[in-house]
Amino acid sequence: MSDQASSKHANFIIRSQEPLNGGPPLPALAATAMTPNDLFFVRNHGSIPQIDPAVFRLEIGGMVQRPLTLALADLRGLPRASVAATLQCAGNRRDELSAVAPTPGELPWGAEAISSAVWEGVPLREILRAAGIDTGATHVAFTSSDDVERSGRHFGFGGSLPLAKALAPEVLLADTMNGAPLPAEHGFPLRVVAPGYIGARSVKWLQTITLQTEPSDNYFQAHAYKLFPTDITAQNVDWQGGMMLGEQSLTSVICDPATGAKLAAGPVLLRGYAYAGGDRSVERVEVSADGGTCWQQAELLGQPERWAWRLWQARIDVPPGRHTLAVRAWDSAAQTQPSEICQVWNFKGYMNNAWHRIAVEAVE
Ligand SMILES: Nc1nc2c(c(=O)[nH]1)N[C@H]1C(S)=C(S)[C@@H](COP(=O)(O)O)O[C@H]1N2
Ligand SMILES: [Mo]
Repeated sequence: MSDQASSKHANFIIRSQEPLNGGPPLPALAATAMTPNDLFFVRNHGSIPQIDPAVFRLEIGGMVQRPLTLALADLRGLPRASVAATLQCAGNRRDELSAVAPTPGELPWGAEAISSAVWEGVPLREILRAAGIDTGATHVAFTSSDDVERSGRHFGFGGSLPLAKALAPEVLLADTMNGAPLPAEHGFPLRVVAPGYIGARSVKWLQTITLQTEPSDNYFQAHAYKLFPTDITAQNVDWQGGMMLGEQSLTSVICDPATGAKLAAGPVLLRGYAYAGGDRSVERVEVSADGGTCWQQAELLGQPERWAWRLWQARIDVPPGRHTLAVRAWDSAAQTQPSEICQVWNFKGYMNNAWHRIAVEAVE
């Protein structure tokens, strides 16, 4: 294991070393409502910058009345807030999409590119208010100090939020994660946490904030993290098209047992997560022992947290033989998930929220 991953748990599954990408085993994800920092998934497109907190400066500019340069000490003078929030990569569960048709050059995430933490820091809107927002500004763009390489070009990761979201109280510039200083691989000393949005908008190693009239033109907003229709492929894509991703969509996953498990026939305990995205909440989770013909309700665990997933469990009767177990959730907009992978397939492999299915064999 490299130094980069040394703060991670021995059970952390590394999907790529450089850049560092990985996540926890699924049963560990479903074990605690808030994911311990050493198990929290990591999604990096480039380097992990080593930033000296003493020389760190955050720049706020663009369409503002007073451009600001803030040291960490300046941020400590501002009001603070905390939020229990789930982050999920738009590429979570890509492996199921890649099994249908290739998603060229993309990481084959299982269902572990999601985790939850209590984040604390300064609400972004405090800083926007301090700078004074010019009329006409509609987007808040972020850049970071990491080093990403694409086709020989080097640049930092970036992205933006619509101004209305950036002004919402749940959007933080976080400097702590589950009560500890932000770990290096999660954005030390300062990151955006944009609950309800795809993980890519929660920019780590934050360097600049710019108010502007358009979304960020950074590669990871204008090119990657766009959702294309199922008939578009790497061969026929027009990158001007596609939908810029924003809010997360409703999803749910069986974390335990694992697909391929051999079980004793009879009652089986299923455990997993469900996440509604946006500002919606998970209202119901259902499981099926017959691939999705008949459903029964799962038990929602713990208390709902407005910006976090909901863990669930269900006891389901599994007779001897081979079965497909499935899960689906319902949210507060009375929506449920698409049933088939082919309905959501896209060549970049984003936003797979089809029913999660696992194959099990039960023996007497
Ligand atoms: N600077 C920077 N910020 C970033 C990224 C990155 O590569 N560089 N990855 C983004 C993506 S795609 C995701 S899903 C989340 C993951 O956050 P985590 O690594 O803390 O889990 O960080 C986002 N912020
Ligand atoms: Mo992501």
